[in-house]
Amino acid sequence: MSVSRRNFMAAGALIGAAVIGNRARAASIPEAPTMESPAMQPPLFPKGGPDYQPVVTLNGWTLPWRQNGEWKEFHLVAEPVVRELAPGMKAHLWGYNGQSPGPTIECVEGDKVRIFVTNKLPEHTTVHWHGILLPSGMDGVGGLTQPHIKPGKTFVYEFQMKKSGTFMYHPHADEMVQMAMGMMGFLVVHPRDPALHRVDRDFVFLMSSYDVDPGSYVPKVNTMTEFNLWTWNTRVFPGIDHLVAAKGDRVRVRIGNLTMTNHPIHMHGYDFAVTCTDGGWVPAAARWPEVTIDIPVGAMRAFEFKADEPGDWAIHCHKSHHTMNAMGHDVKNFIGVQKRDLVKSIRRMVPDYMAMGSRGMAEMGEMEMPMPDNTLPMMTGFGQFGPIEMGGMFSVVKVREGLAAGDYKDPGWFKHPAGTVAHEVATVDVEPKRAAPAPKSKGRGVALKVVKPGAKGSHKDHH
Ligand SMILES: [Cu+2]
Repeated sequence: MSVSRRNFMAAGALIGAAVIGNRARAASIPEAPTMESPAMQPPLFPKGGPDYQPVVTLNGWTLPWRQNGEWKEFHLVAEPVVRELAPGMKAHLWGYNGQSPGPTIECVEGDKVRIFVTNKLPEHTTVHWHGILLPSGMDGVGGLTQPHIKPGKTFVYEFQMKKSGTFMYHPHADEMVQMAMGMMGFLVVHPRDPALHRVDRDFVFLMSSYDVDPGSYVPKVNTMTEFNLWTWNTRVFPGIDHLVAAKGDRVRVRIGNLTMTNHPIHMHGYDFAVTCTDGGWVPAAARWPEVTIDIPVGAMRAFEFKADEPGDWAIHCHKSHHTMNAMGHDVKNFIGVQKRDLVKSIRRMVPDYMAMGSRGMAEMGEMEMPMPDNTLPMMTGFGQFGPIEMGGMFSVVKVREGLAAGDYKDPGWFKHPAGTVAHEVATVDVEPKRAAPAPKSKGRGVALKVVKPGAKGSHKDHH
């Protein structure tokens, strides 16, 4: 793991409800590792303690910790970061330890955790541990349960993980701005019994949205609903890691939603069971099958399936404007409109003018359009059969035979067995054969007869 180390200098007295208790402890704050690469980092296996299958964070990493007596110690640094959303576009965001989202925190049910939070932002912040059962004063709500963490200060949170499950962390201070800037991270608590809820691959990502004008770098922070970039772990298709699994694996996907709208996440090729929410594990008898799971704002869902069908299976948000990147939202629907005459007259003034969309917008998937710097195409990405015409919240579950455990490398496109791909057939007739139209009614059956009001016989039943 290419983690660079940064020495943290603890300085000055620290105050507040959840602050470091004494100077001796302040002097021994653990290092805060930092990560700048958006590449998926290998899972972090436990060193000692109960065994567990660590999660894999799409385009992310797990925060290393140190054991200090009976405490597991972590160090988060809230700070400005630069995040590549996909090759060709970077955003200037706020995050933790070099990235947005911040690193995934993993621990075990029953663990005592001590999480240091250093604020390197230009304004105050806090960290709320979403879904964790803890003392009220550790809940991270600025003003309500603790004083805010001022710029340059470090606070410490201490609590015991009462239960395993799927959780997240995010600020509870100037929330609209700080979440619109990308501040959030995943938090996974593994069961103390290694056999419980065991899977072979466990993927995690958080959904976040941004409003970045084409050609600019900083999100607009006062946007309430009209976001134009829909991300998984602050990445958009085609920049989102694939979810790679070996045939026969039991696979879990954990998703949290910190955007301002719900996302119906749809996975092709399988049905799956919802096994965990941020409230806890769903008892086996209460699980129900799905192929789309709607994830409300501020909620988390985990689903599981047995990867027994090899292939390249799309996984995406089913709101179609969430599988597009910026620029698309003001485009009018021109399907069926003949613009040839219009184009002729516009070209007298604007020689390069291109009319688009008369036959749908698929042409945008393969077209190289002039765009401002630092802007992604609205629909993009190529598969083995052509343009995929997606953006935003879209990735591929790649199930392959014979992958080694822990091999998350992209295996390339699926080699379909002969005769299993939809294909063109030779035809003689250009017009598809259609069913013959129904014979005209002779006033029987369900046919309707229009009778003028007041006309003779209008009150009689029609036989
Ligand atoms: Cu969506």
